[in-house]
Amino acid sequence: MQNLIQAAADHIQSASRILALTGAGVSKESGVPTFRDVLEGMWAEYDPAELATPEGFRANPGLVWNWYQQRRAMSHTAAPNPGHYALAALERRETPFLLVTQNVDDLHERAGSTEVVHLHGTLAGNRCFDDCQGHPTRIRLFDTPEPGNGPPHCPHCGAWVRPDVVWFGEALPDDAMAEAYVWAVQCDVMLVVGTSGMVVPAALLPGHAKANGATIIEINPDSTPISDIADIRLAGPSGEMLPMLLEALQ
Ligand code: BV8
Ligand code: ZN
Repeated sequence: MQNLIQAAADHIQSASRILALTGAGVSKESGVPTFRDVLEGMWAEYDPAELATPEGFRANPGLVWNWYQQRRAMSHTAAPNPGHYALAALERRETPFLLVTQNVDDLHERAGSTEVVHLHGTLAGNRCFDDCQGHPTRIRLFDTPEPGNGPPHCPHCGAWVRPDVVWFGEALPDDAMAEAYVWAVQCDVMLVVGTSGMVVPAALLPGHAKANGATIIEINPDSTPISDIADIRLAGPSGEMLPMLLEALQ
C-alpha cells in the first residue's frame, strides 16, 4: 500500500490543478451514516430514494421533515475526521485545488476547507416548497421547530418549508455543476473519495476528467463503478488514507 500512496503523492506533487470529489464515505468515520446505511430503526422500512424526493415529501411532509431534522442533529454532533482535515490541508497547498462534494453536511467547512462546491445542497438551508419568491426562496428559521410538528410554513405564502437539498428527480444547481464540470475537464489529478459512484450527474465527473487526460485516484474501502477508470486505488478508509497521502507529500 505504501508504494501506491507514494505513487499517488507523486501525481499530486506534480499536478498543476487538482479536483476532489467526495461522497458520504468521507463522513462515515465522523459517525454520519452513508446513504446506503442511513436508515436504521424507524427508518428501516423506508427507502432513502423514496424520502429524498418531492413526491415523498408531498406524500408525508412530517416524516420527511423529521428525517432531515434527525440528520441535521446527527451532523451537528458529528466532528470532522482526519480525512476532512487532510482535504483542507491539500487546499492550502499552492497547487490550485477545488473540493466538490455530494454531501449535505458541513464537515468539510468545519475542518477548514474554504472552497466547497455542494452539488446536492446543504442540510443547513431551508426554502419555500413552492419557491414563491423565485428559485430558490431561501427561508431562515429563527426558532427550531418543535419536533413531531412537521415542517414549518413559508412566511411569505404559507406553503411548507423544505430542506434546501437536491432531491432525486430535481436538477442540480447550475452554477455548482458548471464549476465542477470545468474543473473535471481541466484538472490533471482527480481524487474520488468515499462515493459509490451511483448517483448522476455527479458520478459522471470522474469520467469527464479521465477523458481529458486526468489521473484518477480513488479512495474507498470497496470497489465501485469508478474503480474501472481509476489509475490508482487506495483501498481503505479515507480517514486513514488521506492523512497518509498528505504525509507522503511532505
Ligand atoms: C437529476 C441530497 C435530472 C439529498 C442526494 C435510473 C438510472 C440512472 C439514473 C437515474 C435513474 N433514475 C433516476 C436517475 C437520476 C438520479 C440518480 O442518479 N439515481 C440513482 C439512484 C440511480 N439522479 C437524480 O435524480 C439527480 N437529479 O438527475 O435531475 C433533471 C434535470 C433537469 C431538470 C429536472 C431533473 C439528483 C441526485 C441528487 C439526489 N440527492 N442527496 C439528501 O442527502 O437527503 S443523493 C445522495 O445519495 C448523496 O448526496 C449522494 O450523492 C448519494 C449517495 O451516494 P454516496 O455519497 O456515494 O454515498 P453511498 O452511501 O452511496 O456510498 C458511500 C461510499 O463510501 C461507498 O462506496 C462506501 O464503500 C464508501 N465508504 C464507506 N466507508 C468509507 C467509505 N469511503 C471512504 N472511507 C470510509 N471510511
Ligand atoms: Zn413561499
